Amino acid sequence: MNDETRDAKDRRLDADRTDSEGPLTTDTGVRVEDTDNSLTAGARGPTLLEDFHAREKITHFDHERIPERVVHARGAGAYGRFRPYEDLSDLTAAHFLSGPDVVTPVFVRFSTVAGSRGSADTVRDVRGFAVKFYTEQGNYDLVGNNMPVFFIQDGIKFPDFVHAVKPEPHNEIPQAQSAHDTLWDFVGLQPETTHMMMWLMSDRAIPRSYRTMQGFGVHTFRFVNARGEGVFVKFHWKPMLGTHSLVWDEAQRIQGKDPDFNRRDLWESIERGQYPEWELGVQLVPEEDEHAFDFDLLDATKIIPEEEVPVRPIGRLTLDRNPDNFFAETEQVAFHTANVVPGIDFTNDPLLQARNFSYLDTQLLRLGGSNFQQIPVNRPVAPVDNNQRDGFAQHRVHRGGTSYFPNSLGGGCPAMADEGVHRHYTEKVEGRKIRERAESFKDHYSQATLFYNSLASWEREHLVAAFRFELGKCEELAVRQRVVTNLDNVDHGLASAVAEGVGVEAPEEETTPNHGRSSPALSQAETTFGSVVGRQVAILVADGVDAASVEGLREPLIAEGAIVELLAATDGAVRTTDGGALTVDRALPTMSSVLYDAVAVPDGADAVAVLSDDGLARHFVLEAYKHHKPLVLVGAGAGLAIAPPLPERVVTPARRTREELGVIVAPESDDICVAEFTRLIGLHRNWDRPTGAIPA
Ligand code: HDE
Repeated sequence: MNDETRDAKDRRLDADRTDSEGPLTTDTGVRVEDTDNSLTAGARGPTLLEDFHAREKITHFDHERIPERVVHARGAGAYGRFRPYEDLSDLTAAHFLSGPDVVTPVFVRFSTVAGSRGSADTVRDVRGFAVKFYTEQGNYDLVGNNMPVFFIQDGIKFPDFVHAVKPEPHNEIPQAQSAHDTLWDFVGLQPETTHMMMWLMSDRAIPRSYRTMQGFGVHTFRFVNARGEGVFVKFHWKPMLGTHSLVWDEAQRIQGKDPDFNRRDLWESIERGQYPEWELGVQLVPEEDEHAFDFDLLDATKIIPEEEVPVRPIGRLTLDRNPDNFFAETEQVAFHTANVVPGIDFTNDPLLQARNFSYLDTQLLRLGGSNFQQIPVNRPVAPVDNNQRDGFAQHRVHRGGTSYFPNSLGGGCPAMADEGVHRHYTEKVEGRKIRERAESFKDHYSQATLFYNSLASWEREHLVAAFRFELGKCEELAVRQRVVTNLDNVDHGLASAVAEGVGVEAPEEETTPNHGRSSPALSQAETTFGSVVGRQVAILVADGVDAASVEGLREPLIAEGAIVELLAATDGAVRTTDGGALTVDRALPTMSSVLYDAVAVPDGADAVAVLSDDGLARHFVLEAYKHHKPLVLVGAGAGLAIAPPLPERVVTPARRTREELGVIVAPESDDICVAEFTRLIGLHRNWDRPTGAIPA
């Protein structure tokens, strides 16, 4: 990549990039001849205090850790760029939205919320989706989540909520899990959590990858144009690959098999050049329509249904560069909701108002003082000039004798600008000082019901199972009961189904009748399907495999962008029926079906006999079947001994596609077989497949 094609942020990072190439030195640049032996009085004697190299080395090591984020500690980040589709200057003065010629560098950090920095990726949790735009007018941070609503309405409840969901304070159990008493105790007593809890119990909480995850700004913000006119705006990120999730049983297993599952997927897809992409969309509401809805736009527990206000696509985000150093960049990046640029402003959403305080406050502790904006990943590409001075780790060497405004001795600099400045929307505000929740914030159930009604039947099944799992982990029956009683306000059938699963009383009569409305856009059944880009496909092989049947699958799938790996009992190579050999990509004992999206068993009677004797291989196929993944059994592959066998109607040794079950049985891996397999992978999972009897 030449310098011209690199973006402004990338070029500016050059000054801070450090490669190790010279002799080892101390931090003061003194060359060192021995870093293995301390300076001692005699070879077996005590270590001397004057060993400045040993002391510096150990002291620096002792200070390597900084506090992890109090929430969203576990994350992964990447650089990229954002390009608007059109000029939006009639809506906003934001230069980065002024037309397709303006390409803005970005840094994005995805995260889970509850777990520690070393926790597993695939826990049931909300995912953070934080975007830092390095615009020419300064940094703009859109610090969102993968769910469009939040647990609470007022930021003053945030410490309570977070204390409830985090590991319990006496024994620090459980790590990164919402399935425990304190969370559900809080939830049952705080009905404003109901809508968000529906999202958290849905498949949204276990995304297949960051690449297949939606993002939302959550709050209502404001665009303000150069004339000072405002319009309410909600932000949406839609993944180009569609929104897809894992199966809960699979997600739990991945936590052990590959705790870095989502992080690795993001890193590897960028390394492969399969750049993750999202479309940014906005829902716009004119100021005069502020009160036109049956909910309050300032209430972050509510969405604006897309059917009422459509999402207008305004640009595209592409992540195309991995960081050089996790700590320097992903750990030290500091997002802040109050980092806005001209043309973007806040509303009086009480959750957003609290965030505007919290994010700066937290960075001061986490990054050790007020100069954290000078850390390379945080530094804007826009020029910085002000009278802020000194502080811990001040890196700028400010010259000149003045650091106040106004001044004449410094030539009046830095001076006030009148162009390209951030101007707050001149909203009229009046009221009495009061601690009170607005009446318009008090409906906690209608949209929870809307969400439930909008789900496909398989999504509802997953949601009920999730409630049963989570409440089933609560020791206190009273906690379970309170939650179930509250759920009756959402849907009587839902409350009854959950009650049955967790052994508490089902509400006898419907508390609130279901209003029957739905918003189809909320269902993942309505998302984009079809792409196999970045999908992981396992082909199980052994000596005696038919090479043509492997290549017949492998080559076309790779051409479509899938990642295809051959797995055998050991690394090395397997012999093929035509006397050749195929290189094995992974040894079966190091992998698991939960790390793949689809599984193929190719032709070759001897190979299938070997696989049939291998418990790992049989388990691999059965488990993939249980997790609703597409399977293809080619030729003799259909005879793979699986105990218990897949339902007989599936394993039919005829050229036939069991479309309804997502299993293909084909005599050879010809064009028809591959086309069908590709189509099924593009559909993500076969949710109609009954898997309850499969023990894997
Ligand atoms: Fe955050 N949140 N939050 N949050 N949040 C933090 O800031 C906070 C909320 C979100 O990748 C912290 O730098 C309060 C909503 C993301 O670095 C902290 C409230 C949404 C990230 C904080 C909220 C978010 C954070 C911890 C209620 C979605 C990770 C470390 C008023 C719209 C950013 C840090 C990253 C991080 C406070 C609610 C998203 C403590 C007080 C709503 C994606 O400042």
